[in-house]
Amino acid sequence: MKAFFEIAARFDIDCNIEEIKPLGPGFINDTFIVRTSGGAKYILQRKNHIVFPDVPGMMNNIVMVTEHIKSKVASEGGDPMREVLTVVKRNPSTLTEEEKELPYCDLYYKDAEGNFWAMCVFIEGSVTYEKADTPSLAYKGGQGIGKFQSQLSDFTTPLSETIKGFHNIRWRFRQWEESLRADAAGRVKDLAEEIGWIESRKEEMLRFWSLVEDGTIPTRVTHNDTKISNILFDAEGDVLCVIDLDTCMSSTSLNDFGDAIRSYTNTGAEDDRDLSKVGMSLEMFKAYTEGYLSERRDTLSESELEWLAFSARYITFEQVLRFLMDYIDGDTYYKTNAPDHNLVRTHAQYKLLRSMEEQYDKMVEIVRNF
Ligand code: GN1
Ligand code: MG
Repeated sequence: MKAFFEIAARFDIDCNIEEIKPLGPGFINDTFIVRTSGGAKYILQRKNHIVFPDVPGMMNNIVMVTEHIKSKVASEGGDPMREVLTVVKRNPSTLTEEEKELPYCDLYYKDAEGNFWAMCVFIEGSVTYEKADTPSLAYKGGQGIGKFQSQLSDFTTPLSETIKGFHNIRWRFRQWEESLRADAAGRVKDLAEEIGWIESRKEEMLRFWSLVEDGTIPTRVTHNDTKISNILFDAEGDVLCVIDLDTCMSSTSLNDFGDAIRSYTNTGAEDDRDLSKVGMSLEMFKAYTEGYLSERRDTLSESELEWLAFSARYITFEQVLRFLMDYIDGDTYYKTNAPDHNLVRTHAQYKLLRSMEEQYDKMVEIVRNF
């Protein structure tokens, strides 16, 4: 605990820290909530520097993006302290001469073990969900991501690529082939069926991605990790702001839509062992899509609208691939709670993908009818 207090005190906050507690179920970073005697609360995160090899560059992305949104919110009469994340910088007096030489040194702290820490302001009265319980919440979630994309539509400063090829399925297939070849955990021999799920969809997924590569589908500044737990809602169920901005970078807006559909529409859990619970709710799909398009319809291109429904299949497929690949690699990427956790996730996400494939015509129709 003492170590956490010392780390938190490197940042520019009231140093009478009363309590630091773990928060949330993130799969990549470790998150803590810090409470100070004055009542202010902060989020302290140990950023996973294996997953994010350039934490300083990533923090600079986050600062640039949030400052851009802040100016938008302020000019529209909103509250820039609640409607967008606020990064807490280092307390200048704690920066050593050595640290001062490093890029973006005021945005993070690197401890003696080589761990990277960053901080932001905790937004009081915010609520998060693991599941969309009502279509109205899905509609508002869609509006929230639509608004987030709109706020960034005129952001033109290049962002650093925090994870190489994050939603690039061509790159993912390269990693996939490498994983199969290495077979690091000796698990490949038992996975013929699951590997078949991936291989049989390879061509259609690459065909979609080639439209991004040739510019038919445009590239924009997007969030790339839009599952429902990465959105803060207020007590009325309206979106306050989007969090977990680590993967904010240049990509297609379709990835944000697809990943949200993967999460909001699932009638089961992402890692449900009971596959009978898993499937895509068309009602939730309709609600999210309508919320999203209410913000974005006039700015999306023809090609984006045409591929919107498919993006849900694309991202869900990618997630099946990533969970299975991590299982094959011996669980090196995602945090797991059981030896077969990544395999359970693979099966549950595959069930969801099948459900989307079965209802695809109806999904396309909903987008078209909007
Ligand atoms: C991870 O960081 P978190 O827990 O919000 C992952 C996403 C996956 C998601 C699956 C950087 O999200 O890509 O879709 O788990 N983030 C990273 O739930 O890999
Ligand atoms: Mg994340």
